[in-house]
Amino acid sequence: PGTPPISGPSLAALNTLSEEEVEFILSLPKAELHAHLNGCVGMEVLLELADEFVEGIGFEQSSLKRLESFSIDDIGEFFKAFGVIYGLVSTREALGRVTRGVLGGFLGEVGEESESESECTYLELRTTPRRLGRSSAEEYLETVLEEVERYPKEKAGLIVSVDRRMGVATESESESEGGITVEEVINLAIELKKQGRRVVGVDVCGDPRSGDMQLLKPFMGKVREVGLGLTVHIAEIQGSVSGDTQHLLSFTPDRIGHGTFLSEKEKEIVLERRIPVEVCLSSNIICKTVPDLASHHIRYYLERDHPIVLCTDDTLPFRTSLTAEYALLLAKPPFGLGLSREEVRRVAEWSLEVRFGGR
Ligand code: 6MZ
Repeated sequence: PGTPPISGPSLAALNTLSEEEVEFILSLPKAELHAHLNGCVGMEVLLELADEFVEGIGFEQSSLKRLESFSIDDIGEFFKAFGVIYGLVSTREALGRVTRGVLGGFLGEVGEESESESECTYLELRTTPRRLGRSSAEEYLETVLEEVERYPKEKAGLIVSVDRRMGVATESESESEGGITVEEVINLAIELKKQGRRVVGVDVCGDPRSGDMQLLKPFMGKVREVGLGLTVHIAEIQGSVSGDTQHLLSFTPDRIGHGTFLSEKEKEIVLERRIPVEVCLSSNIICKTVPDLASHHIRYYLERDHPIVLCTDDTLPFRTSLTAEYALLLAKPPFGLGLSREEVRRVAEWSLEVRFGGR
């Protein structure tokens, strides 16, 4: 957000719209509910951070620049790409700075947010706590929350992400991602919520080829008890780990992310329970989990008047913005889906209806 996307399907769609149509998109009250903090960092901030590194451990700009133009043939490459960002966002100061930039990009600067110019009227930003040097996972979340809470609660909330690669028990520290366990992350989210901090939900994300979701089940009840929303990345790739989708659905999530490869039976459950689907069009097209816009599963849900939320996922690698994602709805085929203004307005309304916080 904030900077124009370099290239990609959504920019192509945006370029076909008249100024008046772009104004229409900007004027719609809407929420961004599926945006990963470290995937939405602006390139300028990353270049600044790279410049600040002491010589010798400096980053090659080329490895950074690749983030904006890479094409993904294997979804694993996508997750590896975050290593460059994590290498740069490696202090609390840097984390605070990038969080401020991402919030500002979506919402406008604190106190200067203009409804008609900002990307969205409400943002649920998500992030996975990491240890930064000697800082703990708790300090990570504190740093992000300090920035989120500079905005009123009607504008911004935080979803705490659990990475599928994390271990589940404290004893398995060595096996877990960065030594942080699922239990630790969920307990932190709950504790912060109880303290009245701006945590609105929990997410399960990360490389869909890893982890055993069955092991997460015992932790999910606690999430609901304290009134946190639950969203899960689900069926993001074909042939997910056996039983994965059923396990995730058994958590009775309040929203689901992607849902690209749900079976007919699983889709029926989603429809029956009216579980809102977070749809990330550019992300799916660039990750090649969906061949093109015309065959995207968004159509299935739109035809059934089932709530979907249009989201960016990761603005940096997917070269997009929320406005550009909405352009994919409004633009005429083949650039977009050619929805009517009323249909686009309905999608924007859903996004506000299904938010976890903000009220
Ligand atoms: C699954 C994704 C994702 O948490 O460090 N992430 N997980 N599917 C996706 N769509 C293709 N996009 C991003 O933000 C970056 C992290 O979010 C998850 C990955 O685990 C990634 O490392 P945070 O702020």
